[in-house]
Amino acid sequence: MYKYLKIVNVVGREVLDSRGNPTVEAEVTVKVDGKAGELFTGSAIVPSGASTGKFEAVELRDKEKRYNGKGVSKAVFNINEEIYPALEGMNALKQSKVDAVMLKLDKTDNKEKLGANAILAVSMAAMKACAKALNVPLFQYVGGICANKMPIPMMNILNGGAHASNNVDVQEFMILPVGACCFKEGIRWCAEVYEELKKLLKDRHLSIAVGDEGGFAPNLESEKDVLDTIVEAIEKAGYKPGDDFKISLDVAASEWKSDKKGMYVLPKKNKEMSSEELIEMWEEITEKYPIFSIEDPLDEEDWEGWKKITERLGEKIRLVGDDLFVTNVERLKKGLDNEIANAILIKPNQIGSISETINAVQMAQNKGYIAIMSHRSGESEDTTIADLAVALNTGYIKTGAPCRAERTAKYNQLIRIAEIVEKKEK
Ligand code: 2PG
Ligand code: MG
Repeated sequence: MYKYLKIVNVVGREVLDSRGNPTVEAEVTVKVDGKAGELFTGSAIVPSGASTGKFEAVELRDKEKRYNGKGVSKAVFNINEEIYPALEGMNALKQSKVDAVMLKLDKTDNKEKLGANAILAVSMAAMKACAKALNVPLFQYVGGICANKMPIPMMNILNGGAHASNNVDVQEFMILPVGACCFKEGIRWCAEVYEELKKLLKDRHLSIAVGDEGGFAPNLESEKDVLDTIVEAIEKAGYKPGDDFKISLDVAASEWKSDKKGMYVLPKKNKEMSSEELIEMWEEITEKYPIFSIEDPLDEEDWEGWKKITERLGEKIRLVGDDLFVTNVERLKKGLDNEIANAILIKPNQIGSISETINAVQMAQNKGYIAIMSHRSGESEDTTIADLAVALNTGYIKTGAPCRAERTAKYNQLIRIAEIVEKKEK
């Protein structure tokens, strides 16, 4: 067992995400103590959102001609020239110290100087280097013997909003195989429903092209039409809506902001609605369909509306704060103190370091809010969130459809982890 894993190298580079936009990859190399002095390198790629919350930590982009302003060469420079010298020689096993040094170097509240993308990439890569050096799976390094619960996948099988160019305003429609006996069975059930949904859409001569997160992106009449189609797909696949599957929505209502106070505009339908009308719409949907959760049903600044919807629906379903909380303990604390929402979406790149991500999960879980581990709409082959979901016992993970390699990479990693976690005791 090593006590000191000395950081001997940190490298940043610009790579591509699943939308073809540049993003940050980091490698951290550690040297084990003692004579052997073996080297181990962990690497990580940060994801990137499309419907980003206003209060997220800053994703540093070059804003220059190359890559239409989206280049991340400044973030990469910060890794190579600022972060590396600051971390050189530190013990990577002290994750919170490593993160604290980067936060101190940045000095800003929202990581705008170094970039949350630069800091998180190094934070994740350091953690992964340690797991490698210790020769344990990442989820075990982070979660130890407490990491013993597989998350229920929340598979986003129909995409709308900012993730698709169809006419559907709600961003995500997800299915949860709550009746499945184990992780692998849940994945199979979801893939079967996905296939049935494809057939149904084809039969109706609707598009089966997919959106950013791998879900289909057809034009459909209304939210209810989408939900009816999903329920039909669940039944056609031989499962019972409610018992075998529950359904979750991510409205991403911060994208529906209107200039008029207390009002919203559904951008694709160009329909104006008040906060109250939206709450009524979600209530109706909750009565009619087997809903598990609704994420961002209202805008990130509509605390009043959130309070009302929590009072009305909080006993029945999970109300998930994504743009509302942005994985930030200060915003989460405001929610907890005022009994607003009852779940938090966890996206490491919203806050920008592993230690702060863990703090947010723990704060939520201590107060009975569930924490849902989440991908971003712009992803890569990096599977760190799969391990984190198990390590932190989140119980749920949303990482897209059973389609597109950057999404299935996470589910496939979880299938591997399940072989360890779900193995029956002899
Ligand atoms: C969300 C995410 C992920 P984005 O809103 O929850 O599904 O989307 O990464 O575009 O913010
Ligand atoms: Mg969301």
